[in-house]
Amino acid sequence: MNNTRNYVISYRNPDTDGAACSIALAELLTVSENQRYDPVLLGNINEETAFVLNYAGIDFAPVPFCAEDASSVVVVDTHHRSQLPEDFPFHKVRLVVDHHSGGDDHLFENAFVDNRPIGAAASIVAEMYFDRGCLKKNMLTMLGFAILSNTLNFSAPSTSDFDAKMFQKITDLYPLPDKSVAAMFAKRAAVLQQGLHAALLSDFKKFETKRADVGISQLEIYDLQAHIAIHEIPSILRQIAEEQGLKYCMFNGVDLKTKTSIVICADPQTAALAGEIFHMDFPESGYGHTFDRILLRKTDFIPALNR
Ligand SMILES: [Mn+2]
Repeated sequence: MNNTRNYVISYRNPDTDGAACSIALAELLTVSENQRYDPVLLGNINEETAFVLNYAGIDFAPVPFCAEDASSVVVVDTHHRSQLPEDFPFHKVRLVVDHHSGGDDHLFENAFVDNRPIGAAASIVAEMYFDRGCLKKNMLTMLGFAILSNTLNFSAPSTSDFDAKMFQKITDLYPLPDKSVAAMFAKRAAVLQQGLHAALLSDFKKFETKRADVGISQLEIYDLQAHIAIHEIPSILRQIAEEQGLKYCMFNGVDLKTKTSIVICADPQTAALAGEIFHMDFPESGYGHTFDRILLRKTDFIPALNR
């Protein structure tokens, strides 16, 4: 019990935005505050994130998280109890940087919570870099990729002018070639090589909402239906629901090619819940419903479940 370490942490199995924010914010606080901050990546990073770290030239040595040793903690890309470790030391958190609704603000009694309705937490971290005059190429390049990743190349519904402005400031200094952007998005399909069950768990989040506890798997794939056996999804969702002890489990499949989303439910009770979210009679069986726009958990599911 040393109480000597400072951590920057995100949720388990973070996406590129969560991982990039942990690494970049730990670096920025270390150089600008004369105290060492360690980035923590719980679980695994995905192939897209590995590509970005490699491209930006960032060598990442994982640091285990020890709540007892923590002097202070910074939380990025989440502020939801259900996405943080058990026995998480909420009182030690001094800063939260996020862009998700439905968080547990009240738990962070000693923290400044910077939570904005924008496309990427990386945009906020990029702004902190510019505000503090830190223009490290590897970190800003990684954050630029994270903004593209999380806004789905500026096509996600949560995308804001602020994301575009921060991305522009980064690429004015350090351009990102189109070829590399395409290579990053191509990595998303790699998750499917381990089978559909692993793919659905690769970006699966549990939400404690006012309406119910819900598990939602989300995949963003270019030409989704060509890569996924849609008809296999309901039974895999039922399996995941059982494994995770969840009553409601659904899938949001985003097709980056057609800019559509398909929502699939584990069972009739989940379909009824989806019907409430989207104000429609959701198909009880079969392969869900296709929406002619991109849906995201944070903009289209969670706010409705908390109403
Ligand atoms: Mn994010």
